[in-house]
Amino acid sequence: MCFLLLATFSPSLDGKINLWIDTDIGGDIDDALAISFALSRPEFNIVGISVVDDQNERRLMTLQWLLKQFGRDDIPLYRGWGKPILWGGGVRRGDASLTYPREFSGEYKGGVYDNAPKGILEAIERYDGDLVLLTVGAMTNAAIAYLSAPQTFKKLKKYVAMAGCFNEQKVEYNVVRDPYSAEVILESGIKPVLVGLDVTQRCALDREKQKKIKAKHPFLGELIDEFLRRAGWAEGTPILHDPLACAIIIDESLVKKEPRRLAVELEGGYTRGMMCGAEGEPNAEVCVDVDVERFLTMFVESLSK
Ligand SMILES: [Ca+2]
Repeated sequence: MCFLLLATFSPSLDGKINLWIDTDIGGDIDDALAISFALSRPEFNIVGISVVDDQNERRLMTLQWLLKQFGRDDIPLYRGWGKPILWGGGVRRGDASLTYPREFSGEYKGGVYDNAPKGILEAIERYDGDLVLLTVGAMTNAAIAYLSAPQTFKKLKKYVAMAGCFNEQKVEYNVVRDPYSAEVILESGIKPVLVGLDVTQRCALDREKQKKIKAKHPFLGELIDEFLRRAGWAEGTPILHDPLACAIIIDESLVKKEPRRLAVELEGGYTRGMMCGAEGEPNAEVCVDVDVERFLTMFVESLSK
């Protein structure tokens, strides 16, 4: 892969965090909430957003719609890989259902590009490694980026993923959706920070907090209501899996982390896609505790003030 034309170095804007978000927006509402949260935070310079998993085009349209609502249709978007890097093993086949699809037509100023892994690698070069990658879906685009240019990928300042479950024997969606990619990332040496179900499931957006966000952003309120209705949780509370992963990029003290050596189970009949403890040097940092109240306050204030 050649990056000669893109080698111009772009320094951080006013000390901001250069952020790339890779998302499977459209299923669970937490992707839309994580992106909304990121857009609302002055700490971030969002340099690109890519989609992953099947139904790329519908996810892209939903993303375009959301960014347009925030007046941020300047952010470049990328199509990603719609399938796991390898079928078989623990891969869950079939289309994931979208619960809040949006149509989008018309001009999108930031442009929509092909090849998310290439886009991620170009951004790493452009920012000379001063880039944080956040994946809140299957790790397919990240794994392909790593496999395409390992040395470039390893220049990333940080890689944070919503993925896994570590203190219970549970298979987590983003890993089981493409376990081979998760294994590639664990073996890459990049040492991702993994924000798993152990901490994210404790972060629920109750009705009172939803109301505050809806008052400021009615379109987001409609999205939340539609998701809850279609998911059959009319009185339910969205769980802020992906927003927590985004928030710790700003404030790591929201969580307690531990270094662990992990491997992805690729064979087991009941455990395929599970991240398991393994022998050897740590290859990831795992979040084991979270200050729920402080995170929820940060999240709600960011989207309601
Ligand atoms: Ca997600």
